[in-house]
Amino acid sequence: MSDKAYALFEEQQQQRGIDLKQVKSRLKALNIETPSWGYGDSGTRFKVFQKTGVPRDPYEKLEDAAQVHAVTGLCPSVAIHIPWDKVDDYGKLRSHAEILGLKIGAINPNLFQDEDYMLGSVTNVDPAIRRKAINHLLECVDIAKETDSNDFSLWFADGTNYPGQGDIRKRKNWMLEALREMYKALTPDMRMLIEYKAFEPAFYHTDIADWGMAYHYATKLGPQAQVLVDTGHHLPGANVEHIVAFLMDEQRLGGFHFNSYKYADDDLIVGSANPYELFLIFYQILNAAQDVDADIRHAVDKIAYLIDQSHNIEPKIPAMIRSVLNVQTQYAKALLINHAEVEEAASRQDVLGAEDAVRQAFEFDVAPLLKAIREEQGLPADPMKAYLASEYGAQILQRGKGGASW
Ligand code: AOS
Ligand code: ZN
Ligand code: ZN
Ligand code: ZN
Repeated sequence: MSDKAYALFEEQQQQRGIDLKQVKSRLKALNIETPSWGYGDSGTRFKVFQKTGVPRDPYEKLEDAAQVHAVTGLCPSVAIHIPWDKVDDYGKLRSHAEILGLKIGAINPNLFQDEDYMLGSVTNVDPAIRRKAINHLLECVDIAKETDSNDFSLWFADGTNYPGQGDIRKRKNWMLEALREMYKALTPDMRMLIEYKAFEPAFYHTDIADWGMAYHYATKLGPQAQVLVDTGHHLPGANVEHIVAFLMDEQRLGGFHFNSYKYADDDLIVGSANPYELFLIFYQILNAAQDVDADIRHAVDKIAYLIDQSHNIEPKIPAMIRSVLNVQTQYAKALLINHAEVEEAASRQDVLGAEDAVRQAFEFDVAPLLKAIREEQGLPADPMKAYLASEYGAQILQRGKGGASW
């Protein structure tokens, strides 16, 4: 890419009234957390494929994550899953991260893999199992103190497969009880990000099935509880950007689990199937970032962007690099929306004009812009190429097969 391409881009955007200085500073501030489980072996309900070279323990997962950050400059933190990333000494895991230039990010409790949880964890009819599940949540709060993490991504597999299998109202209240006990254990900087999911693994009812239920629990709990939007957790046709706008206006949008969605919780590379949806999500976020209400603007800065993907057939580190670059690209495009122009057309009730003002931004090629900021940050102009040219991919093959999986 020549400087000529950037000069042309700059001229074009300046003519549209876009403040490129602000665009660049926002782009440089973008952080996307990657998940430890995205580096390990994973599969579908039919098969877990064992790849050569996957990390054998949580330490090696962090090492792979550091590669993604090194070439993209976008991923300074890594979410961990307990007990998949269980270690004897979390302080040691934290210093390992720090040596690699990383931070441990969100803690994900696991309340779905224990035999005891077959019929539910925090909403199980058996009080002993509910107790065990709550204790795990509290254990995760302790782990967060050791890893210096502030966020918890809370996803519950709890639900039923058949009418009558569980008392839906009782389960609703057990859920609240569990969340309340965890909430009380939080330190003031901690946040509970409550995830919802329409279905799977339960297929008749899921205890937290949609954003309204997650929002309900968040408001019952208090300001340190917010909603986490996993882009793959909706029923077909859901308008995810509407949910995002609504939650931001209530200051309850805690964060995202990004992945690509076509049929259900596909957990594939974000932006691969529906980049326009991702762009429109960022449009809503950037719209809120200009709100007259300072609290709403402030809440926008606290949104946690997390990747929640498991790569079954694709090489894991390049797949993660592709994912975060896709997010960066759509964010860059959304930053080119001229909000005044959209608003002006909308106020004239010019439907096509307003739509055009939004879509126009999507149609620009942002490659010159991204190359320019990477250069300014001392990053490789083409992060994927830089990773593939490095020795790392070949080096990790020495780990052999049979690495950590979920
Ligand atoms: C499950 O469908 C959810 O997306 C969770 O966030 C889950 O913890 C994550 O996918 C890791 O399994
Ligand atoms: Zn998720
Ligand atoms: Zn998902
Ligand atoms: Zn999911």
